[in-house]
Amino acid sequence: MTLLEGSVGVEDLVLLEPLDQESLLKNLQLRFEKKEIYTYIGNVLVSVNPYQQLPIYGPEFIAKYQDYTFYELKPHIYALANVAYQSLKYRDQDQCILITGESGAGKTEASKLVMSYVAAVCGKGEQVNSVKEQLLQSNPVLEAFGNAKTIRNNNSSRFGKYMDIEFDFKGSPLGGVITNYLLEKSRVVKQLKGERNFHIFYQLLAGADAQLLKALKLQQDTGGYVYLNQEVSTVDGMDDASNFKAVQSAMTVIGFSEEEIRWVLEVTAMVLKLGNVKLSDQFQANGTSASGVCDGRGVQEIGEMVGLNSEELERALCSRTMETAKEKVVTALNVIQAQYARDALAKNIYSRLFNWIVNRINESIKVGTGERKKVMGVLDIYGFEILEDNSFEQFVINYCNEKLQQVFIEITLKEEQEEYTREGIPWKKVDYFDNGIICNLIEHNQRGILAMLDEECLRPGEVSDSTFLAKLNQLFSKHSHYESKVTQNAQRQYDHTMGLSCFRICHYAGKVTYNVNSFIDKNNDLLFRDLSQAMWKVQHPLLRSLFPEGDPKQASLKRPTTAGAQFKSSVAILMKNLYSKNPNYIRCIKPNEQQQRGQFSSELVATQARYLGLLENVRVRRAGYAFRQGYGPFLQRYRLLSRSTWPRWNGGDREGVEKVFEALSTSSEEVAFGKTKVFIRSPKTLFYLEEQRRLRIQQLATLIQKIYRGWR
Ligand code: AOV
Ligand code: MG
Repeated sequence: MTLLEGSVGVEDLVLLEPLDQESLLKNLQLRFEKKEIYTYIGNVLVSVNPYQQLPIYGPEFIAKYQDYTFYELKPHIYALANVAYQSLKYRDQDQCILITGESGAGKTEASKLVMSYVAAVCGKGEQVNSVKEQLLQSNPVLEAFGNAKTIRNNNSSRFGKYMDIEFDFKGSPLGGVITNYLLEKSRVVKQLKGERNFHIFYQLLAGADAQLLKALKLQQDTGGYVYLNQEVSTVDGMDDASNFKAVQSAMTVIGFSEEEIRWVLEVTAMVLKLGNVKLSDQFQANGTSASGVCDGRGVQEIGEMVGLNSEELERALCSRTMETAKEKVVTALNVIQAQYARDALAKNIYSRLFNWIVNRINESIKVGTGERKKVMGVLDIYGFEILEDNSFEQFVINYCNEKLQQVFIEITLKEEQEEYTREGIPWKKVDYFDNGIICNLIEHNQRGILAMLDEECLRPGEVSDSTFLAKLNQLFSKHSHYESKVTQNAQRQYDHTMGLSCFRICHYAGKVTYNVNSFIDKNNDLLFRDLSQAMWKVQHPLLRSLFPEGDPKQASLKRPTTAGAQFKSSVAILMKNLYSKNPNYIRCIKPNEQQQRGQFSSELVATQARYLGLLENVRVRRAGYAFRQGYGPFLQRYRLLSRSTWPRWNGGDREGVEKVFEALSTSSEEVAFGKTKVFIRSPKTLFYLEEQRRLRIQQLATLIQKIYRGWR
């Protein structure tokens, strides 16, 4: 098949001719221009972000895709969701939907489309509908608190999310569990050029009525808040005020009480007020200088709202208590330190509030134990990111993406090939890049970058970001995916663009230069004890519950786990979970950097197609077989197609299957007989089988009717 101009290209890249990077790109572009944003690679869905609302969603389309099998209609995300749901329901297979792609490629939108499809087709009834509503309404709430405008995406997820939707044996939803991964909390106090803080702050100011603003002692203008006035305050096409209403009503639907909603908004308001607490040097009686709060009103307001003596709050912000076995020493902080403490408190309050919200949602949607459940997991994480200045957050985000690519390689490229070998099917090996080496560089238990970072964080003595970097440079100077200024040598080009405080990782998706500045700090994620103790003393029930370690009785000297170690272990749990389910892949592609409709930058798409391994995916798929099934179940389904096996068959399963194919005179290219399974090369043959089966059943039914009438 050639790609004629004016055609829409092939719907499945497996059919591409010739099979190379150029025609793959051309095909995607051709389809994109015809607003065909979905294309298959076998059962993998490739989705190119259209940046416009296409008339291909909604009840009508859902109904259509529900009634047809995978390849009968145009490629669509509904078709993929349908296959996943049907396999869950009828084959009793737990499913997961893995959505990958870089920032702005369309992952979050895809996850919502999958959820709305599944919600539309699964079960009916009042009880079921209320569960569905709760599950769907978790999205606007989590997006308000966890998404923000970045330069890459106006609605960028700043946290990772994995949601298990649980079903009963009939396929009706029972509830779910949401797991969230490390929120990018540095955004609370500082935003990069052209970016915003989390949506909820703007929504609250724009959407709250006068009464609520008054109760929270907030002013409507974002310009008055240090945490909101650093960069832009509005987003094209985004209505913060009406989104606020949506968030409030979503919270109600989920089951937040009025009181809980008020608490959440109070804590949100408190974060804004904290940002406005001005600290300055004040001279002490003893002649030294120390920080003091210069605008007392802000602190007072916070104190009143959350029920804390304002002097106590001030003290916690401006001094630090060191406890030794024998005594307590209180030292005053200088301005820089006090500002740091204030910002650390704001970030901590916000990220803990976010965790609390996730837990609260889970409380509402959780399913009682004891029931046997089928599960569909939907994974929507923050996409791969390369910024001008990359820090710990990008490091963590990109590590997570690296791991997901690994799942894809393991399951789609590696396992597929291993199965052919296992089954003794003749097979030509396809080469691909295995990013295991990069995962290892980051996560190796003793020698990985995260382990080195932890080691530096725990080591007594003078540690700093630069001692951490020095350690990396020493350890990885020869690593093929690690670079830094000092490890540059004769073989590699000296790179003047890289700063001395940087290291670079050659990720599967591109090279990223990380600045080690504040890695130690962000990994330690420590909050001065004075602050957590002050928070624990507040009257505010929600705020207080966020700081259990502030309870002097709880205060142990045990170090909390570092942010990196926590992330690594939650990613490991996630991986285990994903491997235990049947994967369904959505590979999202971003067509241009401008977030513009109709623009297809070949270069940008080429890069993504390359690192996503689309071509290798097609090759493996093409060299292989689209469908496989054990001999037993296969024979059960199709034995009525051969006179040898129908109505009676006494031979073995494999011989029976061979008889079926003999009867259909299928080309020998199309079928391979493995040790335990039969393999079918193209979906067309499978359709043919299904069609023949349908006709045969019709025939039999007519026959039976005739006989029946004859009897009467
Ligand atoms: P992401 O989740 O992959 O980025 P989103 O799903 O937020 O990306 O998509 C970014 C924007 O692209 C959305 O806000 C929509 O405007 C548009 N978009 C995406 N998919 C579609 C679609 N199918 N139809 C119409 N518009 C779409 V990030 O969370 O930044 O990694 O971290
Ligand atoms: Mg997203």
